[in-house]
Amino acid sequence: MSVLEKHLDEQDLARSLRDDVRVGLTATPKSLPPKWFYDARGSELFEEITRLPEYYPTRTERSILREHAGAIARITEAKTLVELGSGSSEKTRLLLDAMLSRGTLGSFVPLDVSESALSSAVDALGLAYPGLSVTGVVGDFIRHLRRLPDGDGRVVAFLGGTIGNLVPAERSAFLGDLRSVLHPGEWLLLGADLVKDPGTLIPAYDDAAGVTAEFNRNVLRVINRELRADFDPLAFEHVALWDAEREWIEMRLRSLRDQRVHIAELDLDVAFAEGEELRTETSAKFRRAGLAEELAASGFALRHWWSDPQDWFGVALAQAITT
Ligand code: SAH
Ligand code: AVI
Repeated sequence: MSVLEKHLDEQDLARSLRDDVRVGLTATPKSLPPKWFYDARGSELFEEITRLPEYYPTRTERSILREHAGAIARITEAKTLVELGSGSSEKTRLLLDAMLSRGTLGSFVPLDVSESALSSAVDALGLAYPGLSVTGVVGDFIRHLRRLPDGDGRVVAFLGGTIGNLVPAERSAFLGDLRSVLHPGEWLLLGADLVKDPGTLIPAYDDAAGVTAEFNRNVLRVINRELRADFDPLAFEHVALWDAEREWIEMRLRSLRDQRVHIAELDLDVAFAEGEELRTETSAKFRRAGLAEELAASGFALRHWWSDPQDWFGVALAQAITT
């Protein structure tokens, strides 16, 4: 059985997009939150990114899950698997298979802000797992954690390295909120991309085929459509840079000329100087010790850690503890 619950309607989404765009484009330097990449086209582009030769995180995390899904099922004895920022939930099938064959799992609750990605995933999972209750939640993992089903024996998966798309202050608030909705003993399964050679990192965010550049520019197309703006996406160049001090990749859009953009829904004109950059995403890369500390500071104990032979990607299994 599969159903879709909506905690974000069109009006709610439009209001928060308007607020984010007004705040982000009138700030210095200009920035936008990465969640606005993911309309139907953005979600498709992300799936295309996951298949690029340069983009190692998805296939590396998949290999780790393939090897350790049995142990994850055995250790957690999950009754309910919740997945935040679930997208296609494609790798999650490894967990569902292992948890179902262990005989403990009754329901799967994927949550995503992208209704199109979520509804295709929920339909496909309903067909593939007829005995499993699948409830898709259209929502924001920053604002809607309290709306997740209560219960015991829950495992919350946050895969793909999406935790890295939150800046440190957002990350600690998110982990604290997540901890407060879990009961002691429940689990967080967290995928985290690890610090590595910039020669590997940068091409993963600046691929030869230009798919990541299109994904990056997609946020301008979303604003054009939703807020009646007149961005010319091709007047912005895709930039991916490695910030060695903060250990994150930053994606930006660099204006190729002096230009003014009109955003009709906001009655706002925004000037870009030639060379001016708009920050669209940070993608933090982690070290095991640092992540264990961040988890501990929010009331999670790191119980298990799995990585690939090159140490490119880590999967942490952490348990909510009494603080
Ligand atoms: N977990 C999948 C998808 C990662 S892409 C994987 O590992 O491949 C990031 C996903 O998070 C997208 O599907 C996007 O729509 C979703 N997302 C981004 N910000 C979000 C937010 N604030 N709340 C809910 N979902 C969000
Ligand atoms: C979803 N998230 C973990 C991706 C990342 O690697 O930070 C989004 C992405 N941005 C560019 N390519 C992929």
